[in-house]
Amino acid sequence: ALHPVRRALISVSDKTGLVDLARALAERGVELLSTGGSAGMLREAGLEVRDVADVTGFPEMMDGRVKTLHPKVHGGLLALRDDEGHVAAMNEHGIGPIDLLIVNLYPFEETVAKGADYDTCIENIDIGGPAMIRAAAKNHKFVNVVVDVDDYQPLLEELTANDGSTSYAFRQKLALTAYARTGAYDAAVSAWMTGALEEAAPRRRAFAGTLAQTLRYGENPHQSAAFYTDGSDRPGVANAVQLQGKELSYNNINDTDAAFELVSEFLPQNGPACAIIKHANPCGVARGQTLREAYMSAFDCDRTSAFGGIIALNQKLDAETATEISQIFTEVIIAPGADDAAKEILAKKKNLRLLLTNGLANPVAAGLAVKQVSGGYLVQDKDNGHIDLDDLKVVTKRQPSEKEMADMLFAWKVAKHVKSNAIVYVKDGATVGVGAGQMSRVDSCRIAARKSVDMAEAMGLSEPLTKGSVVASDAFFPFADGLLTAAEAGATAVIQPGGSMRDDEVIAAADEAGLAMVMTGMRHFRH
Ligand code: 93A
Repeated sequence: ALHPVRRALISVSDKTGLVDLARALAERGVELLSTGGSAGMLREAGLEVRDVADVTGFPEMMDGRVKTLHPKVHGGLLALRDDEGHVAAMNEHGIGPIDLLIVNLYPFEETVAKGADYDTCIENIDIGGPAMIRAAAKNHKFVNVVVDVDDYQPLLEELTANDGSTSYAFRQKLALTAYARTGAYDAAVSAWMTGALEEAAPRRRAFAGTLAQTLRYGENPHQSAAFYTDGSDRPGVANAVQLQGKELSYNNINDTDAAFELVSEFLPQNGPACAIIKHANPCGVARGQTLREAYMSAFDCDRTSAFGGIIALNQKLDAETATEISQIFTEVIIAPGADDAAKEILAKKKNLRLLLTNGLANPVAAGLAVKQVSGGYLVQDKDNGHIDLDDLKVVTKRQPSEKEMADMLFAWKVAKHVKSNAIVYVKDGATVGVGAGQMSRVDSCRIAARKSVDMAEAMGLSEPLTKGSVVASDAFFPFADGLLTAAEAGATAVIQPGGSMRDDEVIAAADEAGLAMVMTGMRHFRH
């Protein structure tokens, strides 16, 4: 039902558009109540305003911690106008109805982003604002609540269209936005505090995001979608600067994230590295003497799949690499910077998106991984598991060579980023076969080996690149069959977690095939 707006309470930290809005309301005969700073600004603009302190009979106190927390405010927001008892209570206690609440909160997220100290962050937790927003939103049957500067204009249009009233549907929509805001606000406080206390227990923190982008569609065109950021300043797709190309799609964001998280496993001081992603799985990852070489070796793993892929680099993009990448169609490049010559070369590729980050992601940093299931969310620590040479246990008669060892550690890092069951063949610091997302491990071994045979044929090589490679498996081999497939493909060394009931059988098979095998004691499922 239409409900007239006669009295508004304004209390905003972000004062953008405030005077214009208040003036438009005053012109429509709306009485204005306001808190300290907001009231001061409106008075200065020549508008008539009543202080909330005057309404409550209490001054703002305790450095502003208590301004609006009073029954004269909350009663005015919460009273049901069509309930006799509520109306009687308003009359008895001299509570006037508040029909419109305009609030935006203390800038908590911005304060955190600026790197403020603990006490400053605490002081920027708004209490009175969210209390009023939640009260007004609850009573949206009668009350309008505006928490977003972008809703000022639609509010005025609604009032104009309805002769100073608003519709129920309009107020419902405002309430929806309001609860999204208070939910995200408290989640931001929770996220900050888990960080500040270095306590990342999934059961003790809330999560929510701030709308960053309404996406054209989701994974498929019939699905609507949006991108929410969590307010952290981690380098990655959420905080990257896009230099060119059209807006990222849902799938682009997902794949770009996978690419960047993977390439971030390779520290720039250990040399250039490149990861090419298709459908959230790597189709080529490599190191090189130069960035161009890293890209070319990654490309050679699976040239067919690399078409239309997403490329992540662990170093500043240079002109040589940009030229090489320009040879085929690529959706997105993400890198910690690009030099001017590289930017110029890519500028000619109108459809290519170039994203620049402020450094690499920290693969061992704590974080949350959230997944939706029907009726709920699964929340776990991000997989930041890491192994060093010292963690590896050689279980075969043959010791791996130094080169095999280096390739195995490389393959292991890649396998962590491949959907299970993951099998990754690596030779000379480059993947030469990736088997992803199969329901049986032996199938992943076969698919990766077969791709390598196909690539060899396409490149006119006499034998597949898996010949003389090493292989990583994200989880243990339940039987010897997968391992034997890898040996047949020419792998000479294996890295895997171990822990199968049949480890003895698998080790015996490795010994018989003359393989070297190491166990990590850690697995990297990724589903
Ligand atoms: O410190 S508070 O949590 N205590 C309150 O009672 C209260 N009421 C409104 N902060 C409170 N506010 C916030 O003050 C609003 O959410 C808004 O962000 C800000 C506006 O203050 P001013 O009008 O003085 O600039």
